[in-house]
Order: sequence, then structure tokens, then C-alpha cells
Amino acid sequence: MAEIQNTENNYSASNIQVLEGLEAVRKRPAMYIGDISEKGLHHLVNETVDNSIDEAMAGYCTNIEVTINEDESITVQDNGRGIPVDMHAKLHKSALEVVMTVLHAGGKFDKGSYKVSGGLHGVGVSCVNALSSRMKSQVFRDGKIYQQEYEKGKPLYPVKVVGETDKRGTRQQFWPDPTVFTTTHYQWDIIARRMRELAFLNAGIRITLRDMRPDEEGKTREEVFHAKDGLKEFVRYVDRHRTHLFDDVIYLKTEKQGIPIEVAVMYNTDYSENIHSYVNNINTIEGGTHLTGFRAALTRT
Ligand code: 0RA
Repeated sequence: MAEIQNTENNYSASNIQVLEGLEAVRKRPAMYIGDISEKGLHHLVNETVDNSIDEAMAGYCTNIEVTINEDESITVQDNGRGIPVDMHAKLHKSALEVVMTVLHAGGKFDKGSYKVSGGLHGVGVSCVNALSSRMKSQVFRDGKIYQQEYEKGKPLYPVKVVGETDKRGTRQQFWPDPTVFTTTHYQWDIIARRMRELAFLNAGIRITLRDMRPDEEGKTREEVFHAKDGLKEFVRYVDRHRTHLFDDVIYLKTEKQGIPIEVAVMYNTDYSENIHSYVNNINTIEGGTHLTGFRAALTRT
């Protein structure tokens, strides 16, 4: 009898698994996002932006808009292809719902390659959803606006069409759960620093950061991060207060054994070196073979 299953049973079984996944995230949030302090709170933004960065790295997205709303919710909107909304064959629900509610679902909708951009923990947007009292996803695709809303990660209704559009892309808005985080106050500087870094690391992408919370003078804030020369500009920025031996940036962009590498170097009058290494948009502060190899090659040369 155990092997007799109908579609309804399958649906509820997979639903229970989904809820168990989200419960695990809510029970031990630190295991998924590092901690529940200001750092973890900002991690939610990075995790959400990473999905748009992936779409940009795949070559389909050029613009990402990040907004700190007046109510301290965050909106991330991109002009990519939009998260797929078609029905998932096994789980009997929209691909969007799967991405939003199943842990580590991102990989299954890959562009047939490895995930290129990874957050610190790379846990995916379903964790952001689980740790938000409310979340709203909108997908702009095929002339339609698809939408689904969630509370603590649970869908309030199946994905539905709420309007028409000539835009393309994905819009994610979340309200971090105040019962999870020790603070729900976002800091412009923390988000701006990461967006600047991402813009330098991903040449050509335009990231607009907006703060809709009025300051003492009642003003909102906006900054655009965009580096058409990517890493070359990054090195100039990092070295902007130093005296250069010559103005040119030494720059390499190549591929070895299927691994793309990019190097930018400036010489200055200092006696100490200032070296930053990244893998998949993550600052590798403890170094690694990529850094050791670079140093060895530079010395040899
Ligand atoms: C997989 C496939 C396709 C789009 C995406 C992922 C996608 C995900 C995110 C997350 C945030 N923004 C995004 N934009 C795109 C497209 C599949 C297709 O159209 O063939």
C-alpha cells in the first residue's frame, strides 16, 4: 500500500519538507546567515543582491536597484530574465515558489553551469524569506507581472498574475523579522560599501542604492555604483590616496584550465603592499592558492 501515492499526497509531502526546511532556518538562523545582529541583518541584502549579480554574470542583467524603504524593508529590483514562473514538474508548483521556499533551490534553476556569485554563506533567497515577517516577489516576464507574497517564508497564495508590463526582471521586497534580529535598522554605509565592491568586481553593472528614509533635513539619498573598467578602477580607488610610480594599471584578464582570472596592479611609493583577493565576488581574507600563485609568479617575473 505504501507505494500507492496520488498527486495530492505528493504535494502535501513536499509541502511538509519545505516547511521543515524553513523551520530549521528560523530555529537556528545563525547557522544559515552567520548571526542575528546587524551583520546578519545586512546579510539578507547581500543574499538577495547576489541572485541579481548571478543573472548579470550570466549576461542577462545590467541594472540592479537596491532601496532601503521608509519602513526599513529592502527592495532589490533587476532587469534580468526574471525568475522562471512555470510549473515545477515534481513539486507541482511554480518555479518561483520553489526558489522562494526550498532551501538551496537556486542551483536547480541554474543556467546549466556552476553558481558563479556566492554570498558569504550562499544559502539563497529562501533563507531571506524564512527570516522575514513578510516578503513580496514580483517577476516581470512575457508581458505579465507575476506575484507571490509570504509570511515567515510561507506563501500566502499561489503565484498569480497581477498586471501587465513591458519590463523584464525580478523585484524582491522583504521586511526582516524583528523577532529574529537584534536590530532591524539598516546602515547606508554597510550596504554602500558592498554595492561599490560588487560594481568594481563586475565591470559594467550599474547598481543604484537609494535610501528613502528622510535624514535630519528631510532628504533622501541616492548613489550609483558603476565601473566600466571594473578591477582597473578598483585598484585606482583603493590606491587613491597614495603616490604612484607611474599612472598605468598593469592588467591581466585570462583563463587557465577553465578558470577565469583577473589581476590589476599599481605601483606606489609605499614600502608596504596592499593586496586584495577575491573568488566569486567573495573577499578571501585568508588567502589561498590563487594568492600564493600570484605572489610566486610576481616574484619569479
Ligand atoms: C534561472 C533561470 C532564469 C532566470 C533566473 C534563474 C533568474 C533568477 C534571479 C534571481 C534574481 N533575479 C533573477 N533573474 C533571473 C531564466 C530562464 C529562462 O528564461 O530561460
